[in-house]
Amino acid sequence: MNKKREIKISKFLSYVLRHKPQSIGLSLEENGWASVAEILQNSKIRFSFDELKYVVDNNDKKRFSFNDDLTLIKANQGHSVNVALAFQEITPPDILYHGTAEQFLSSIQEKGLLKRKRHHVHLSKDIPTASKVGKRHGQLVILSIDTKKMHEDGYTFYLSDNDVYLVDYVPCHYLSESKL
Ligand code: HQG
Repeated sequence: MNKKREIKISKFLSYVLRHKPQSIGLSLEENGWASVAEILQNSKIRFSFDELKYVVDNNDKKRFSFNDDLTLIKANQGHSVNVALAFQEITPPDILYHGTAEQFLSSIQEKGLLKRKRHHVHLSKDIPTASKVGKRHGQLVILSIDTKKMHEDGYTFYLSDNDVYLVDYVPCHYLSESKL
């Protein structure tokens, strides 16, 4: 499949599975599962099951998963839609990173990291991953987070199926700016 079409289908899946299922009359079940048949039927961009499977299997960030018999599909993280999600609770590594942009820094230093529209604040396991996330927003800033201390202080951490670390909130005193 050509890259342009792959990205178009992937963006469409992110949109309906994370943010606006109702835009194609889809409803998400618990954990964000949706019917593959309904997606194929209702999507405005027409694509086949084989194309859908190719996009899911080859996605650079493993954004989507199928159930065992390939009748249901979900986004692994990143939702803004109101749906019940269950992630695996974990003990985090001692330090995690958050990539963001210069223009958000003063507000983050004042209020901490907020989840905003999403269900969680997203944290990365290394600086290269955090850099990709942050660059989407502007001039890159990398924050390191003392997740060991946060965990000791009682914060709960989760890991999505595609290895994104999730937490409800990061107060500013656990944050420090990393040198790039
Ligand atoms: C910032 C991508 C001002 C925060 C990535 C971020 C990720 C604040 C932006 C996933 C703030 C929200 C999520 C505060 C946080 N004041 N700004 N107090 N607290 N922010 O896109 O983490 O490619 O909702 O730093 O890989 O950038 O879509 O979150 O810059 O896993 O699969 O508010 O999206 O995955 O932006 O990215 P986002 P994010 P996909």
